[in-house]
Amino acid sequence: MADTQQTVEPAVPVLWVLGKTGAGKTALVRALTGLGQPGDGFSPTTRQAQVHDFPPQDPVVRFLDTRGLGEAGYDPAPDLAAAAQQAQAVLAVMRLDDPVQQPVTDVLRRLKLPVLLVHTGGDLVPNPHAQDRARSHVRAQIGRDLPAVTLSMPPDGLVTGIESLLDALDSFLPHASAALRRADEARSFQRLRKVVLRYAVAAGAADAVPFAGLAAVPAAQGAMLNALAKAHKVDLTPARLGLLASALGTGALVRMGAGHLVRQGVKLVPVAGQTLGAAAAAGTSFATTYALGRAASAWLYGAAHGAPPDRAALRGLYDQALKGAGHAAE
Ligand SMILES: Nc1nc2c(ncn2[C@@H]2O[C@H](COP(=O)(O)OP(=O)(O)OP(=O)(O)O)[C@@H](O)[C@H]2O)c(=O)[nH]1
Ligand SMILES: [Mg+2]
Repeated sequence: MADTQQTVEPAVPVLWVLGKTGAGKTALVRALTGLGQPGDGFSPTTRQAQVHDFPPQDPVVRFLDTRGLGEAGYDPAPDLAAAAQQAQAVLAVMRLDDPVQQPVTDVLRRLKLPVLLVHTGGDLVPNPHAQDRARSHVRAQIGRDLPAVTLSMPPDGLVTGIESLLDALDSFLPHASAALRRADEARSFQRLRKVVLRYAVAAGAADAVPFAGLAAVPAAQGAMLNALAKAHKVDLTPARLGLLASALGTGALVRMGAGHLVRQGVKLVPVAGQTLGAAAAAGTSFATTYALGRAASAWLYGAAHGAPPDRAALRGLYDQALKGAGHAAE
């Protein structure tokens, strides 16, 4: 093991989560994967290294959540040596409101692995200058510049900064970061599911009224797309709409030009039964609208992060949502 630096990403790369006790190591693993149980912040929680494979059934990345540094009476040397042997990269977790980071920076100075600094507690130190000072203090202690991201992970609030963490991870472990992105997208859809269901119900109701569906279904779907785009903070320009349409399916998807769509306030998108092949068989406008919402949400998430999913991935999501639409309203 002369050179621990990997140039090729192994099938299941190991990401070592290193930091002081209470830094937010387990909270970070949880934010990324839903796995692991963070502590209450009052006492050391992860008492021995824990391995979290993600996704659990068919892992593409393994998190090694190690015991916190800086605890009195704990000699971390053997654990550190073991972790360094296994890991392909390190997430070094440091709380912005904890100025004593030497136990971590001492380890980082010696490590030969790629490191991403993860500054947590962005919400606890909201002042940007104070954040800068804390980050440069750490940089000076390590003695070299390392890529860094800042997260806020309030126990009961909104976690922010995960996107930039995944962006940074792209350069170390592209497959792992892609899998984590899919997980993040699925969580983002959980929040938008209610919105999609509302439009799907409206479109489904239109089926019951003879002929009304002809106009009402595309209107509901267009309005849904607008709502989803807004939620993802994506501007549905004509160019984007064209991209979304072509990613979502065949030429049958959008029969009119994007310019017309925009003039109509993005009214028409796929007419039920003409969307992708399987839609006709599945039948109802409820199901196709729900599936469209699921796939469009994934595309918009990708567009917002600069990397929309490809057609095959979207089609997979669409088909899955179509099959699951029967249960979606439950
Ligand atoms: N407000 C806020 N709290 C955070 C943040 N990150 C972590 N916490 C809280 O800090 C406490 C400790 O987090 P853990 O993830 O258990 O810390 P750990 O690094 O795993 O600690 P050990 O397992 O003891 O080594 C928890 O209550 C977290 O909710 C953050 O960015 N903001
Ligand atoms: Mg922990």
